[in-house]
Amino acid sequence: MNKLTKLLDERGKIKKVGVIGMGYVGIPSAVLFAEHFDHVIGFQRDSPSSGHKIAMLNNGESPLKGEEPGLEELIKKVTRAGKFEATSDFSRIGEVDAVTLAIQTPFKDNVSLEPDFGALEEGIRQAGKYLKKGMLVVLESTITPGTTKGFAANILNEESGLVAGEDYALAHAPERVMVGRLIRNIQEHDRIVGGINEASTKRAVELYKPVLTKGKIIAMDSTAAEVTKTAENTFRDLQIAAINELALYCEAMRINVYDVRDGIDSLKGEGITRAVLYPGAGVGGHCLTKDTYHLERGARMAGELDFPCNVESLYVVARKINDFMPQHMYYLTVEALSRIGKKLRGSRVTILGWAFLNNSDDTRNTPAQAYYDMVTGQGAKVCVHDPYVENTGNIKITHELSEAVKDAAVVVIFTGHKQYFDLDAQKIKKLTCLDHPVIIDGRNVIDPDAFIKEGFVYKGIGRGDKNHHEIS
Ligand code: SAJ
Repeated sequence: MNKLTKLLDERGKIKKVGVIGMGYVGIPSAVLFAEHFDHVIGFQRDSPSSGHKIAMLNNGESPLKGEEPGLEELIKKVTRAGKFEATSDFSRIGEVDAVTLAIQTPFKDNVSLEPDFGALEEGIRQAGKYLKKGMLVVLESTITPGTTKGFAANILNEESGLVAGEDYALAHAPERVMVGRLIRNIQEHDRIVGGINEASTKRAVELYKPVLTKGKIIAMDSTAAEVTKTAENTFRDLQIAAINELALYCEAMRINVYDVRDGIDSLKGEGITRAVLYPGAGVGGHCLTKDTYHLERGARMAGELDFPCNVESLYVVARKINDFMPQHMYYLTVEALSRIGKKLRGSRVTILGWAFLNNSDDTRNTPAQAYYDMVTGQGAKVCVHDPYVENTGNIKITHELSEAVKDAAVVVIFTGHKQYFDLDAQKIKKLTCLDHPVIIDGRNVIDPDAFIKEGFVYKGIGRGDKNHHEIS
């Protein structure tokens, strides 16, 4: 029997669990662990921006924004039962049998594409400082493949004087949560669990199995788990880029991409798959915009990559196509304005939708920002409307649609919020006080003919069949 297995057997079953990082991943996973294990401690830095979460959680309240079905009740239940507590005293990590780290790994900037592991490193150091023999450490954050076995193990060993995989178990179990269904996702999605060795994987499975309802455990090596998480988002980004590129082709060939999409999608049958997604004004969010670069770094850092020379990564090209879409929206705007003898300078542009996702208030990495910067850079006066989003950064956001489109030369739809499917062409035209206002549909939400009939200059992503219409 190897050393780690012996130490784990001596420690016995997992009874106490620690979760570092009381965010939208750490909180639901902590309270779900509290339902199945004797006691859970949620660790949170007492920082100006997040320290308040500790008191809220200990009062049985959720510090997370937005609707999260079942979360607040569960926090109340386990707190009242004395099975969950939050603290900023990291020395108590020494009390638990297993500790997970759910800490964000943003990119420093969108140029260098270097991830900022600062917060994660601090969490790993804290875990290492109080690490004891026979404990389990699990990284849940999305990380560059190779991080668990390399960067994380090295820091934990350095801080604890112990050896990963021999004195303590170490694994990666990537989160697959989505805002609005945090509890359900953790219980129902299959859970990838990857240890740095067999004994670590086995121990990590013991931690996650009780929490799953519909989901199954999928056990593998820690690096395979890191690649799975980053690749599942890379593949979605790739699928979106494929249909975005097809949309650009269809515009050039003056056909309707949605006819082609329906055609392709009609190919069904045994073993036939065509994941044809939807073209749009761009790809935003926290996952698809960064996970490709984690995967790329991991593969390139491995050092043994055999890849065709002078050929760029397919995945990075996909990122560039998706990031081109806001620029294409800009080109459509300039072209449409030129048809009515106008330029962006001095024109009023109304952006409908700032959130990156339909019917949500999540604005992280919204593609509308790139468009906003381009048109304001050309001297346009921009008004932003979004029913779900409050003012964010230096962007003032109105919830009044009529006010937003008043005197607009251009109305551009960036998010497929349900309110925009009912835009009334006559009403909007009147509010613009122009004979031929411009409307650019980035999410295929309006009927082109209804607006063209009213005198609009219409442009739509992928709508090569309509983008050169006669102005009525
Ligand atoms: N988008 C398109 N066309 C599409 C689908 C999406 O342009 O056909 C755009 C959206 O407008 C948005 C961006 O892509 O700007 C991302 O959309 P998303 O639906 O992928 O939403 P995310 O970024 O929240 O992705 C999450 C991920 N979940 C986790 O990381 C746990 C992703 O793995 C899921 O596949 C995705 O939700 C999902 O399917 O809902």
